[in-house]
Amino acid sequence: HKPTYKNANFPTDGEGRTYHLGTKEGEVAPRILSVGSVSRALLLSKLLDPPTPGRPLFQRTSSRGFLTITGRYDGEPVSIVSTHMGQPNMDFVVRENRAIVRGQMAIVRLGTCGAVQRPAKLGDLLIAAHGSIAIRRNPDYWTLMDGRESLLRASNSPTRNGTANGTTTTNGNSGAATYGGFSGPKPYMTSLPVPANPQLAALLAAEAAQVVGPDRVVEGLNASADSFYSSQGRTGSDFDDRNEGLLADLVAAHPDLVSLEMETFQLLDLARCSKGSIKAIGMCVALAERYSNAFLEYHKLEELEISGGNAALRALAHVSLDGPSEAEAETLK
Ligand code: DUR
Repeated sequence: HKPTYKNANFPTDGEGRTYHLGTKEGEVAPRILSVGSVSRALLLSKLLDPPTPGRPLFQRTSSRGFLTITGRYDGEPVSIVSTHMGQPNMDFVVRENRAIVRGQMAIVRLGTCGAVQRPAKLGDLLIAAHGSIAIRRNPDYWTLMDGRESLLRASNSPTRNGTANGTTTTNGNSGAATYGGFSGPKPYMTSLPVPANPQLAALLAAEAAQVVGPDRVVEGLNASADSFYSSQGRTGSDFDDRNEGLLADLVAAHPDLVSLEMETFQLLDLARCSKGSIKAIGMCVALAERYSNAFLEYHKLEELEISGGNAALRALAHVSLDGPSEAEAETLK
């Protein structure tokens, strides 16, 4: 049967289940491991304390395909949530879990990413200890460029030079692009960095180094893009993406940039805006080496997911959190 939802502002069904994740109060722990796929959630659920007949694992898949598994790790209640990919999905996971969990929360993302520059290398665990920036494709660049191109054609302007064939000159990271003598927005916008929770970052880095060795863990800045392709600097001939210089520009502007993926910025940005109620950090397995074009062999990924999963679960189980306030506990009665 189909549930009915009340309140378009924040829809929940008659049982108090959220709209996309489909969980309700009591089903999700304040300590959440966010992973990118259902298969990774199932794999890492094997790391939880063994369920007993009296205390089975909680497991629920929503109509939108979000899987939530709740159990314990080192005796501490934790939930593993499959978040899928991209910033809007991370937005569902953070906001809908915040709505049904009481007290302070800790959220660790364990995902995959591209390694942008050395020392980050294939198979390393990259921790967003320096926070994350966002990279967004700016459609206004193309809208305004079309206008300028027809202007240029019409006037056959003598100022037209080598840049008018479509290449752009980019000045820094927040500046405008000059195009055929005109200036306008750049094709990609990058945000300022948003910090990670320092306590959780330090705990996770120590746990990760313990599991895989310090030479396989790199702490630095992450960038979350709104595409796997254009805004991550992947090039091709099907689309006019103007991203050939994107990776080089990013590295020049952010010497500590290590990882490029699609979710961590949303997690850290929401944690920053959570009025102190969410501690968050992101860690990812370097699946692609963007500077050499190497891609991790898939059979090696599972072992790294388990190593990263153990480190993330240990950090989650051991980070200090404020419990529900008396006022919150009161509303639970
Ligand atoms: N991912 C990237 N870029 C990479 C490697 C992995 O975005 O180069 C992550 C983020 C996203 C998914 O969830 O994997 C896309 O395949």
